[in-house]
Amino acid sequence: MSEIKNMTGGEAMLRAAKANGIDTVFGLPGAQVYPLFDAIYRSPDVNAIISRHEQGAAYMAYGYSAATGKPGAFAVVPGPGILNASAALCTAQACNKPVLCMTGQVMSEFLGKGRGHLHELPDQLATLASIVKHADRIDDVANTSAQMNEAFRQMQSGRPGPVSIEMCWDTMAKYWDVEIGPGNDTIDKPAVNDDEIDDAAELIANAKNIMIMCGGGAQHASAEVRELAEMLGASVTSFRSGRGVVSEDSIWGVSCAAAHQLWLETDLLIGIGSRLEMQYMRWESMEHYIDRPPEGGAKLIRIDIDPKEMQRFKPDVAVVADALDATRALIEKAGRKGFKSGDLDRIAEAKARARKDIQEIQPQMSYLDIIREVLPRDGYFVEELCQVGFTSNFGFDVYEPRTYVTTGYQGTLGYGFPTAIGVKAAMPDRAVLSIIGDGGFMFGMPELASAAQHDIGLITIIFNNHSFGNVRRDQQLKYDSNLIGADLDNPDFVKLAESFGVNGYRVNSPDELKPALTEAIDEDKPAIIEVLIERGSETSPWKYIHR
Ligand SMILES: Cc1ncc(C[n+]2csc(CCOP(=O)(O)OP(=O)(O)O)c2C)c(N)n1
Repeated sequence: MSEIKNMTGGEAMLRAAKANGIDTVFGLPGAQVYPLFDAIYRSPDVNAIISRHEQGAAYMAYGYSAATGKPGAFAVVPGPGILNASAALCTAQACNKPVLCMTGQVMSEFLGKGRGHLHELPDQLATLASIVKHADRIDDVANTSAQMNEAFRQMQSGRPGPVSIEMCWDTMAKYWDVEIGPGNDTIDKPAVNDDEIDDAAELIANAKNIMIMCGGGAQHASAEVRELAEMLGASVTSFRSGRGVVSEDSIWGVSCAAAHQLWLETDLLIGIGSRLEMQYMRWESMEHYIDRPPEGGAKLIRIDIDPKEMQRFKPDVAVVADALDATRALIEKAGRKGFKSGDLDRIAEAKARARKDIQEIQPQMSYLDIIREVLPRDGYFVEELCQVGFTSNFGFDVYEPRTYVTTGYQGTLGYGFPTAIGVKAAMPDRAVLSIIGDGGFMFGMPELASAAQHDIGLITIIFNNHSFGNVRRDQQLKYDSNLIGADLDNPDFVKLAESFGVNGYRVNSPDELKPALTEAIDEDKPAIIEVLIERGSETSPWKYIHR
């Protein structure tokens, strides 16, 4: 039974979030959101993790969501606080992650007046609405349950995504008689359409070499996708967000480097919860095939919960449904097709050949091989926009769903370290690794203080090549070596770590990384491992991403 209570708007917002399962709020307090933070203070069942910059809080919530599949929540001041958090919101939107942003507003009487009230944006709600799935303001606190439940419905229904809820300063501070009811219990998804499954089954029956491409939308359908692959003799691949749906140490799971070797012979591609960026924007050129695959190429079945996807990129057969439901229906309809034993040999050969080929990407592959050896199977690997991160897209085998955390198409440099803090906060019993370049690390470096203060034991490996290495290589190759903004003078990362009370290691080779990483994982404390890399010495990983 819910009860009538006298509470502030901020407390109402928190209670409604709690009714929807929120147990952790990442955030940074300020005047308009004091009542919300006061409610958090008075809620022993809510874990408050305070960041040193709003981008950090939002990335942590993103990491929490990426690691668990559940909504992650953060609270920041409006205006500049929201804009500081906005790159993380774009990333959550790109990667379809349910992230709840709770924020304030100017005093209600000043809304839209343009008087320059503290933290005022011309139209914060419209600004947020343009980057998140659903943005709303609670003006009448009596409606808090309904509006918050709608936000949770939006976050998790159909294509998931981030939402924002704001409340004016005075509304949040005032006491109201308000009833907070139970949380949202509705997650909408389209029902599987039998005709679409029949059409897909027909294409499958006529196909010889089938490839399944998983995106982030398939992360909850791991067992089903694996069963379908086993029945059809299909390889299962992914680029970033779909990594780990089918383990890459099974015969069916193949890296994108191995998948490319199978691609020319593929006559049917089944995309599951994926935009198919790899096949049609990376392998077939970034410049063509905007809305249709090339003529004469593989036939295409797309399974996607978002009907708009089928207009953006048209398949031969569109199955608009949840990945798990549709894959299960396909197993029942098309699973009897079977396959030739030679199909498995073909996949195994491609995997072996790709594994050998990619060893030319050095020193990145040597480091990744050590990391894979030391990191437990269920440990999290948070990639970044750096030479080792790009290489990991094809060179680091992933074994379990959700354990490869990525920024997707946003390519948000610097997201990785604060995101990994959120991953570890959500999954304290698992090993969590952030691998990052020296350039990217400095974006979120202040959050080292948050990791230390909250004793969040993630391990960060900084690959220090004293440059924005990717930019440097591009300028060398495409702009006559006119280096601008490419070379970086860095702090001493080991001393930096120690100054935050965090363990620091410095290593010079993959062999030296192994004992340092093993020790850091055993210790389960925040740690920085700096890997020294000679500037400009890495092999470009791009030939295995753009074909
Ligand atoms: C928000 C954002 N700003 C800029 C970029 C462009 N960018 C991509 S990679 C890169 C350099 C990364 O340098 P570092 O993190 O040191 O990794 P390295 O390439 O040296 O391994 C830059 C500036 C980006 N992707 N995202």
